[in-house]
Amino acid sequence: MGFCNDQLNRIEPLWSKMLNHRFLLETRDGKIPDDIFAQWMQQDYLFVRAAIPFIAAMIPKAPVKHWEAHANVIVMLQKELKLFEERAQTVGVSFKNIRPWFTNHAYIQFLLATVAHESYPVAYTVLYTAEKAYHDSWKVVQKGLKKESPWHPFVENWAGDSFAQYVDYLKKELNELAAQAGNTDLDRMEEYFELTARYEIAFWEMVYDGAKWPGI
Ligand code: MP5
Repeated sequence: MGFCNDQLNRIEPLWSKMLNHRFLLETRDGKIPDDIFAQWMQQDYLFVRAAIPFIAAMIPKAPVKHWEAHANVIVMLQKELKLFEERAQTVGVSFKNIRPWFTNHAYIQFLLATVAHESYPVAYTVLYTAEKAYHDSWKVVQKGLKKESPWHPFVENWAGDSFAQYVDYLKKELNELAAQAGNTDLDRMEEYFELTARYEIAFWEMVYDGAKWPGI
């Protein structure tokens, strides 16, 4: 079965909670309020921007055979940022003076702390889980969102074939890392797999949450 399938089975209730989040269902059904979608765009733009130093920091820890893939991901993320900018301009959403909200800030710090302080297989677990989460999530949206929707380019980005191939590649490599990992690393990988899924749910939830930063 491999590590990835084992983990996806183990945390299935969480994964299914994520895939049934109202953000995805409302976007799929064309019912998402524009201001809610705009909030997701602004926050995810900041998240993707932070993913670039996360990937870059993986390179010194990575085996040489992973360097090219990580370098390609950085290029992919730059293109993604341009997609966000282009969509935002088309629909009149501003990225000026935006800051990460509490949950986004925590998720970004989690990425950066993981790559700084944990082993490569643990950081790779977070990378795979976050990418797989977005692929599966946008596959849900793909099931109903009309091609003419201004949000459809996001579906094409994360639910499309080239992203699917990338996620498959990550899965194969993560299964290999897990097969070679010791028990301490494996325990940590399981913990971080689940934590990442929890952050993904929290991220969708944050988009609806009026409390952008608790107590402020
Ligand atoms: C991704 C994302 C996918 N854009 N946002 C969140 C909250 N989780 C995962 O990552 P990428 O780097 O855009 O492929």
